[in-house]
Amino acid sequence: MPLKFVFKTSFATTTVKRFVLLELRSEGISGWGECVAEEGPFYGPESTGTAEHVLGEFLIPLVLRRNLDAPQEFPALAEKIRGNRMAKAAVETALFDLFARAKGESLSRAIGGTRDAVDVGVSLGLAPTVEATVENVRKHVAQGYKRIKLKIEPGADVDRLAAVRAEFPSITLTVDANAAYTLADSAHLETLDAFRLDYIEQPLSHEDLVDHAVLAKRLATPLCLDESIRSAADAEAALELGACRIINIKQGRVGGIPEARRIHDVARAANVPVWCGGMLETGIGRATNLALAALPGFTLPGDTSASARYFADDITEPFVLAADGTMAVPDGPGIGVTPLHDRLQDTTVRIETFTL
Ligand code: SMG
Ligand code: MG
Repeated sequence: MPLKFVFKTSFATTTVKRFVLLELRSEGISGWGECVAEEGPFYGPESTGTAEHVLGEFLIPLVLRRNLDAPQEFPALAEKIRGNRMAKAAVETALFDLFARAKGESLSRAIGGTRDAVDVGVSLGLAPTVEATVENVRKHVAQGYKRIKLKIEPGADVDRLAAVRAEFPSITLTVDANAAYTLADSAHLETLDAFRLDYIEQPLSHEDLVDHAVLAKRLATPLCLDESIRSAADAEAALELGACRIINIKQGRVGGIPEARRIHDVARAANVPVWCGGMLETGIGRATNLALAALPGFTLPGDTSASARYFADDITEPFVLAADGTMAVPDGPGIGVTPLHDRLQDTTVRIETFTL
C-alpha cells in the first residue's frame, strides 16, 4: 500500500507499506491480526520475511486445529520460541479479535478498556529542510492533532525545533530519535531542554537501558523509551534504573496484548504515563491499537493518527480524527472493523493458506 508521504526516520525511509496480514478462521468467524514488522529489520530485528517464516513454520502450527478456551492461552504455547515478538503478536491479536467477535464483545471491552475515545498525536518524519518541517507541523496542528512528534537525528534537530517553537510556542511537542545518538552526544542533547519538549523518545541504542539512565540524569526533559522496552521485565528494569519516565507501548513490539497490558500495569503502579505507539498500520492494526489505548494508564496522546494521513484508501473503513483531537475506540465486535473485500483484493500480493 503506497503511503501518502515519504516517512523518513533516522534508520529508514518508507514509501510503501508491505506487511503480513493474518486471518484466523474458526467456526465461521474470522479474527484479523496485522503484523507490524516492516520490510527491513531496521526498527527492530524482525522483517516481513522473518515474520512469514516464523509464522508459517512455528507459530501457525501451534494454533491450527487446536481448541483454545481463551486467547490468553497462546503465550504459553509460544513460550519456546524466543523473540519474534511481532510475529507472535500477529497471531495473538488475531486470536483476541476472534474470541471477542465470538462473544459479540468489543476488543477494548474484553481487555479492560475504560475510554470510548483516545487523544491522538501525530509522528512527523524527517523533512528535507527546516521550512518543510515547519510547514508539516503547521498542517497537522491545523488538523487538530493534540501532540506533534518530530523525528530527529544528529544534524537535524536543534534547527528544526527552534523554528517550530518560534512559530508554535505552546503546542505539545516531542521528538523521537530512534536510537540515533550516543552518550557522547549528552551535552548536545542537553540543549534540547530549551524547547520544552514533553519527552525525548529513544535517543540512545535500541537495546540500551543503562546509558539512558545516565543521560536522564543530565536532562530536564523526561526520556521516553520505545525500542528498548520489549517486555514488562524491561519496563521494570528501566523504571528501577531511572532510564525513562514515560513509556511508548506497541503491542507488536512487545509480543501482543497481554504483555502490553503488563507493561501498562507496571507503569501505572509507578505513576508513569504510557501512550500507544504506531507502526504505520492499516485499519486492522490501528483498530487493535485503539482498543489497547483505551486502557486507563494511556494518559498521553499516541501515534494512532487518522487513516487519511497514511493511505489514500485504507483496507478498512477509515479512522478519522474528531474535531476535539480524539479518535473513537471501535465498539463493534472484536476490533470493530473488517478488511473491505475489494481493497483486500487490490492490495494483496500473495496468499498462503494453512490447513491441517
Ligand atoms: O504509525 O504514525 C505511525 C508511525 C509512528 O513514529 C512512528 N513510529 O519509533 O515510534 C517509532 C516509529 C516506528 C516506525 S517507523 C516506520
Ligand atoms: Mg519511537
